[in-house]
Amino acid sequence: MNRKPSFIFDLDGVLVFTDRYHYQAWKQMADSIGCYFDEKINNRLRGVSRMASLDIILERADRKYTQEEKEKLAAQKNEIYRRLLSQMTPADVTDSVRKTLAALKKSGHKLAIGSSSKNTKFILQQVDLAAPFDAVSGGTNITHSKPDPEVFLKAAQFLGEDPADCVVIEDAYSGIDAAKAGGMFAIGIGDAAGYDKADWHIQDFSEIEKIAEELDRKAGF
Ligand code: B16
Ligand code: MG
Repeated sequence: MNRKPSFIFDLDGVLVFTDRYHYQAWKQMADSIGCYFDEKINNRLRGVSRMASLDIILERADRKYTQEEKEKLAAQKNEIYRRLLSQMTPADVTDSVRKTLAALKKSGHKLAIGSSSKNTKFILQQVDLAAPFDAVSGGTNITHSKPDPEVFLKAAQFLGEDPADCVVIEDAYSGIDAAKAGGMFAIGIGDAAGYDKADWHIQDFSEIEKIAEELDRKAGF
C-alpha cells in the first residue's frame, strides 16, 4: 500500500439491511407464478444482480420463461421492492455506521460505495447517507455483476485511486471474490465474516476503524 487506503463499501448487507425487502418482493413475484421460493434461496442472491437473481429463482419454476417475460417479472419485483424501500428512513442506518464513516473521513480516508444495486442512489437518499461518500459505483454503471471486479474497479477509478490502495467491505462471498479479483484488500462482515478469502473478518462495523489505523501505521502515515 503506497497511499492512505481508500474504503469501498458494499451497500445491501453492510451499510443497510434490505435483504428482508428483497425477500418479500421476490416472494410476492414467485408466488404470482406459483414458483417455490424460500429464505435459503434468497441467501444465494446476496450481491447478485437482479436478472441473475431471477435466473436463480426460476431454477425452481415448472417451465422456461422468455427474455421478455423475465424482464416483466424483474420489473414487477422491482416495483414491489421500491415500494418497500420508500418506507426506509435515516433511522435505518445504525449509529455505529455513521460514526465509523465520519471517523474514517476525519482521518483522511476517501470513501466510496460499490454496490450491484440499480437502486443505490434511491436507497442512499432514503436513509440520508450520501454525504460521506466521495464516489458512488452502483448497478447502473456496470455491465458485469460481482464476482466480476468491475463495480469496485469503477469505484477506485471514480476516486482516482489505485486498486492496490483500496479496501472493500463486503457481506457476500461473491463480493469478496470480486474485491480479490480486482487486486484489492477485503474485509468480510456478516455472512462473509466466515469466508477465508477475506483479509480480515469482523463481527462489528466499528472494527473497521482499527483496521484503518493499522494500515495507516504500516504505510507510515
Ligand atoms: P437491484 P449489494 C445487491 O446489492 C443485493 O445484495 C442483491 O441481493 C441484489 O439482487 C442486487 O444488489 C441488485 O439489486 O435489484 O436493486 O438492482 O449487496 O451489491 O449492495
Ligand atoms: Mg451486499
